[in-house]
Amino acid sequence: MDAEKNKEKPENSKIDDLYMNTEDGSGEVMSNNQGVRVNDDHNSLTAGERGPTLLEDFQFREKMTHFDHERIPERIVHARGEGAHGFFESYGDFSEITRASFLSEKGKRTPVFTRFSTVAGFKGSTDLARDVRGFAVKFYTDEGNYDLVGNNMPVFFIQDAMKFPDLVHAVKPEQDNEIPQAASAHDTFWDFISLMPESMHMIMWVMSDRAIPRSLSMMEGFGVHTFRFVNSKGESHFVKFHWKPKLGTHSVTWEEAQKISGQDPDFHRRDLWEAIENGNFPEWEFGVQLVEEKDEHKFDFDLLDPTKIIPEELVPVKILGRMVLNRNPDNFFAETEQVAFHPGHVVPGIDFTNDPLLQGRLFSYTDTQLIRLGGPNFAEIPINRPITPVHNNQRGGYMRQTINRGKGSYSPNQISGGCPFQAKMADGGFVSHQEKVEGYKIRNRSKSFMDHFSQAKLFYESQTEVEQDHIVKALRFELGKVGREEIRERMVGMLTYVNESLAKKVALGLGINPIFKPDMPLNHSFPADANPADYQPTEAKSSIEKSEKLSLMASPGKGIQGRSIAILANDGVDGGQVELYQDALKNEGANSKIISLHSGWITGAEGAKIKVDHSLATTSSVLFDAVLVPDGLQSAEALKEDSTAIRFLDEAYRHYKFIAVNGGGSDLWASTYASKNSDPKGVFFDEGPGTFIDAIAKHRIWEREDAEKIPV
Ligand code: HDD
Repeated sequence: MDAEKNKEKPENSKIDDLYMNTEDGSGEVMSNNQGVRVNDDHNSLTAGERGPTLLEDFQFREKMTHFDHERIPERIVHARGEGAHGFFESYGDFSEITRASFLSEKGKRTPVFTRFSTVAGFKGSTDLARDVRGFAVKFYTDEGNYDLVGNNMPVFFIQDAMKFPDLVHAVKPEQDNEIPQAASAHDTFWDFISLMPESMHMIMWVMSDRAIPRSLSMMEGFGVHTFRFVNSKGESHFVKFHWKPKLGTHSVTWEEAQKISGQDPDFHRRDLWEAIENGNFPEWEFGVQLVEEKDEHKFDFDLLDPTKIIPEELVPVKILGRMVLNRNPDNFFAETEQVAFHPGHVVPGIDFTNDPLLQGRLFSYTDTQLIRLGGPNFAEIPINRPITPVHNNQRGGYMRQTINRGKGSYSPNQISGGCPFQAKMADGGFVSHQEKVEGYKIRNRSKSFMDHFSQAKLFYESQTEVEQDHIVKALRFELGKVGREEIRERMVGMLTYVNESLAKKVALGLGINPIFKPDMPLNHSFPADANPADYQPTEAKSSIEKSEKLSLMASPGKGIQGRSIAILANDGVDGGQVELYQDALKNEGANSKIISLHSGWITGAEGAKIKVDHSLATTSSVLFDAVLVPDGLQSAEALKEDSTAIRFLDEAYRHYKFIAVNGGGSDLWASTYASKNSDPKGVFFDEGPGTFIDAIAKHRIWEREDAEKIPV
């Protein structure tokens, strides 16, 4: 029902466009690909009842051949992903800074398709891997497609695209045995990183809780590079792109992440899908940091260096619009798998800078689509085609769909009346921003790219104590998996340049001499003829000591939309109370699920039947944000006989989740290990839904000192 409701969303010209290619077999007769009706789709044509299949059986051959060819190569990176349709809405007319038409008018809506992804894992891997998340948005604007192909972290591992294949080879499962899956590789990844100091800022982000988001709708997005906005007068601003989630930024703990990977590898995908089906549409605000051309060199870092952020304290984010995702795809392969993003798909008003990582990306994305989607006509695939008309002289190629009429396929021509015409700038023609470029043809890196530690330090030192502790634990975990001692030592050495206390804590966990601090060189990435000393990092200091916005906790968002609450119940539970909580939670956009000893139905104290969503055997506390044990002594007594119910509560407590216990439900609570604490923080007894809801909005109760003492 809800799914149907979603399809009635306000006009979306891209969805109308997709409907031209949509097929629905319900109520229809089966036919083969030639349109011939199929009489028997089950039995092949054989010579005699027990004889061999005949080559003549075109029904069998067609069915089998199509099946044999139904896979395409998965993306070399970002293979695992999920997408959704929606719209972008401009908050105003921003033509002063950009001539991009999707930002030209208050309330103007532009259809979008957004795909989120993990980077390292294969297509069938788990959502909760510690990893960067891709955040790619295709805007189907009225001036053609614009792709903002970003990540949920604002910096990158390397400064130059030339090293991307090395980075990816190092991070993907190791060459000989393809271990490990859905994680960054152990020895190879850290071997590479420990020789690559420019990655240290990104490493801080990846080792932070940003790499294990609670939900895709609770993470920020970033364009990473500095781009340009250009207005109709040809004036340019440097710009950094941001997506700010309405639900705030929240993560799970690493222990939960590992357990979720087993319990529900589709955790994020399911969460996104269900939020949209339930009408709780994920939403982000879109903002930019703008820097005037004249200020290009006023920072203590290079704006072209993709391992640097512009701290929001230096340049605040100006909010320009919002994106709402309100419709799930009809077909995963046709839409989410075949969608082809490219940072080079820009519209008038948006342009590039000379960031060497961006420049390399501008080559790589078309190249990869050619192998992945099988040829140069991938832009004709419905999910990729623009909603604006396409007229040019490109012809042929595998799977060409367009039937171009007329004799001419060249320009200039007279035979076709000179058509198709070029567009003047005033008529929407794309004109590249004019930038003066001068210099020798060299392979070198600017000295302004040599500060590798100041922002890594800024990031670490801007985190709350809890977040710093998580970074330490993440590094201990990841480096603890590295077999070669010299790599671990090199990494600890590198960390000493970020923050000595961090390095010491990690060293302690790894059993390494904590005062180990290497002398230069740290950097091993320079030309064969160069003097290594010329390529070593400078020990620069950031102009600010802390940037509050770098902590996840600085953006809690409002309310509890999208949260999942477990209600532990069995026969004899107070049905009225369950309903009261369920209604209150639903009103706030949260989901609640009844979890019981068995599937099916339970009977409340008043005799009413209550539908069970999950039996304890099929779910786990790690899949929920908070737990309610409603009133009902009989229910609690039955539940406490099952150790999984007790563990459910203890584990939720260990993971800093809020718990509400009412009336007779305290009998179950009393059986937990956590109840040994007579004043447990974040556990509410008989306080009603209001307090519980306000607490869940805080996400976790990090002040609970004894949480990790719970032995589950
Ligand atoms: Fe990339 C996919 C984001 C650097 C080459 N990239 C890909 C996707 C995202 C990003 C979100 C998945 C798009 C989708 O959902 O289909 N990539 C980034 C960001 C980067 C970055 C934010 C740094 C700022 N990427 C980067 C470099 C190169 C590539 C330096 C190569 C020079 N990326 C690719 C690719 C992929 C890709 C190999 C794989 C599948 C695809 O393009 O369509 O071409």
